[in-house]
Amino acid sequence: MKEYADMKLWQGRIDAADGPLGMRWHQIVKSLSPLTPSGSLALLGFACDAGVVRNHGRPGARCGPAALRRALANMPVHACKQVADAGDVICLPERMTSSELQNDLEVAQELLAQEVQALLGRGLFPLVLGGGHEMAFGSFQGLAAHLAGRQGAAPPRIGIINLDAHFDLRMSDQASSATAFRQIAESCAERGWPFHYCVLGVSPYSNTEAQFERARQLGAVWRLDEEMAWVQMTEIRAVLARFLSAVDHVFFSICLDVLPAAVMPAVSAPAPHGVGLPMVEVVLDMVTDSDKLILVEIAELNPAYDIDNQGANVAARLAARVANNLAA
Ligand SMILES: [Mn+2]
Repeated sequence: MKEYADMKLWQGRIDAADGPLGMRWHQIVKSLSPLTPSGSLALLGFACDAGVVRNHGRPGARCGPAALRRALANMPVHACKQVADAGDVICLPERMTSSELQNDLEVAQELLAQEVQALLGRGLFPLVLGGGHEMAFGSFQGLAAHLAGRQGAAPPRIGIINLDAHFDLRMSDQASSATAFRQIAESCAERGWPFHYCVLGVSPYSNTEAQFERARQLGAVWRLDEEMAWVQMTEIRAVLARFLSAVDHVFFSICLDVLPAAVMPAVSAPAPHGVGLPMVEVVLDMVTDSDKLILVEIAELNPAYDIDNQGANVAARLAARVANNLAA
């Protein structure tokens, strides 16, 4: 199901004495409406962790979008001034019978795809807040529907950049948070579109050889978590620049479990090594600086395992950075 924005989440400090320069996000975020100007950032929640549950992970990410908004509410306003909250796509597996649960995830993904397509069609910039990483398939399908609707002969060259400890290319009879990018690859193959996939931060200790083999077969580009250190900065920039140059539209997926567990405890699968927040921000800056970026998602925030809102604050910092970079 789809719910309108819950504006009660947007509360925080008001520094009235500082005037307009003292504004925080809760003072500028508006509920999405027909009056929302094109070019605005549109926040869309994916309140679902059914894919994480199917993947035998730790549930809780369905509460991620609300926790992320609460943390974002108090962020100071810098470059980004126009933000609309488009509400949440909701999947509530605990209310379903076991047989209905099988389909509910797919329904939520389809709904997410429709919402993303609608936002893109209005000239808005969707920033999708998750939610289990099964959201990636819904986000991509929305983007694909948007691009497929355009006139033009050549298949779109979509580059998917995934900051993630996991390839999420698993084979399985049922979809989960670990199968999203394999489903995207299959969707591209069905459409006759190329599949350009770049994963940064892959943990060799969290992905089987089967995952590496599938990544190889699909022509994916990746760097391991241990290959994302400052000393490798030149190579990291070169890999990203090469990848970006070969595509026309970029879908940027940030799986929060790419960060070290000490920085990001609020995920189903915290990373022992991970990619540090400063490096994640460098990658984020490079990707958001590209004028090819069309869609961003932040996945896997699980408030049930957060410590003192630290994970939510890190996720909000990344969301605000995306917003500021896009507006700058
Ligand atoms: Mn992951």
